[in-house]
Amino acid sequence: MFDKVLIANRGEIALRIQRACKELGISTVAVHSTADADAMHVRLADESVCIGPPPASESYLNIPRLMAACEITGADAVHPGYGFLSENARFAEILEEHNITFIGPTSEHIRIMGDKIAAKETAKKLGIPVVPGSDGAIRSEAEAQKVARAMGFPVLVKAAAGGGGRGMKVAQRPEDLATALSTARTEAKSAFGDDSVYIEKYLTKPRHIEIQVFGDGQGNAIHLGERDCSLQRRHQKVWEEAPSPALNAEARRNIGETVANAMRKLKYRGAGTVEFLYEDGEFYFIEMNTRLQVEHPVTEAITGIDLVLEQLRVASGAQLTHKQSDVVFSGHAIECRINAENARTFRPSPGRITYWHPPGGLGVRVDSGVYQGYTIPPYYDSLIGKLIVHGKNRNECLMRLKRALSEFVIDGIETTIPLFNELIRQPDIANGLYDIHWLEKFLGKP
Ligand code: MV4
Repeated sequence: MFDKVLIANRGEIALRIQRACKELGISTVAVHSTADADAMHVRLADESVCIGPPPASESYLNIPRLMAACEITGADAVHPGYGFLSENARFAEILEEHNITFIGPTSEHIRIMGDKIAAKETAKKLGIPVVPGSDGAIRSEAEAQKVARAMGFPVLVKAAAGGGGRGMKVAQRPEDLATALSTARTEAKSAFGDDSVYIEKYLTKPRHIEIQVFGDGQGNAIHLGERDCSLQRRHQKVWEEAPSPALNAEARRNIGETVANAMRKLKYRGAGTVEFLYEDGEFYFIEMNTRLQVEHPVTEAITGIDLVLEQLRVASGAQLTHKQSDVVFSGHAIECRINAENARTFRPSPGRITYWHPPGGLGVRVDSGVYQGYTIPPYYDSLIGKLIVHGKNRNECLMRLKRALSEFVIDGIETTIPLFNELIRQPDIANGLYDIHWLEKFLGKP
């Protein structure tokens, strides 16, 4: 096992990783920008290094400064968390070259999955069902028309370098395709510096269901079930739950086994998430995330498996702790993302937290990176914490969630808590009847 891990992140996820390190007797190094000198992740770490000014490009995203922090502290591994450099293949490669362990998959696997065309091709080869579409990049409008006519409209033009919904354009009819292609290309070029695009059949009312996988890089891999992340706004998830209200045990086992088998063939190492759209009883692969995700605690709640601890074990060369047959799903879990934002407009609300009282009790977990008296800086994303509730079934989980939300008091800033108080009172939410468009439709209503 490692002696010292440098955590190349901030906020709640930096604390989450420190906790797993502490349990394994690993000492922790926090890095921080000047804006984060008072942050909780710095206070709780064994050591800390200031790596630059507030802009992420000069601190949390700055590879030379992170390498210097590794050198100074003698860290033997780096955990990237999520966001920032977590899916940067070059960072993983540089660490590999310096014999510092990147706690995650190989740089090669990160690179493949970062290219959406290559990812889809790889998934298809490994036996994962994919959305019908073009074979790779589109070279001309004529080719696009041919592909689109063959599968039928509407179609979706997507950027190869995209992800997170940027550079996507729907074409409802053949007449829309030329415009969709050129606007998607222009957006892709300016956002990613790569104008490659591909085409898919547009699914009009899917759910977003993702499968958590775990591999040891030695050909062993398991799945830890799914999370339903359909409730999102502008590609930002708001509420995630497991199991999905839309799946039964057989569907879960089928897609889980398919994905776990694919990861065995790939010799995937570490935690990963395979994202699907789910519509009319069918799964369609869209992307793979090669990192730990924000919503990993819902999987931890229903499996009892500490995902970060397993990441550390596998990164240090150990085999998986659990066989697939050891994985038992128990009850239901829901995560609400607590953001420092207005609950209706989602306008960021940085500032001083004058009062902080998190909920507690059976089945309630709060992962946060803040404290009473802390001032949230305006430079980073607005996630300040996550409320994760577990119950023996979805009903009990919803009851506990309602109770936990009523206990949560945060003063001094605006948060998304009022939104969750509204959501749990909606019949569609109570019944689990929502798709990827539900929340934006709900928010659009007066
Ligand atoms: C799609 C789709 C419909 N059909 N692909 C959005 C982000 C990226 N991860 C993939 N996305 C979508 N791909 C096909 N063929 C609809 C979306 C989509 C979406 C997906 C998941 C969660 C929320 C979403 C919101 C709008 C669109």
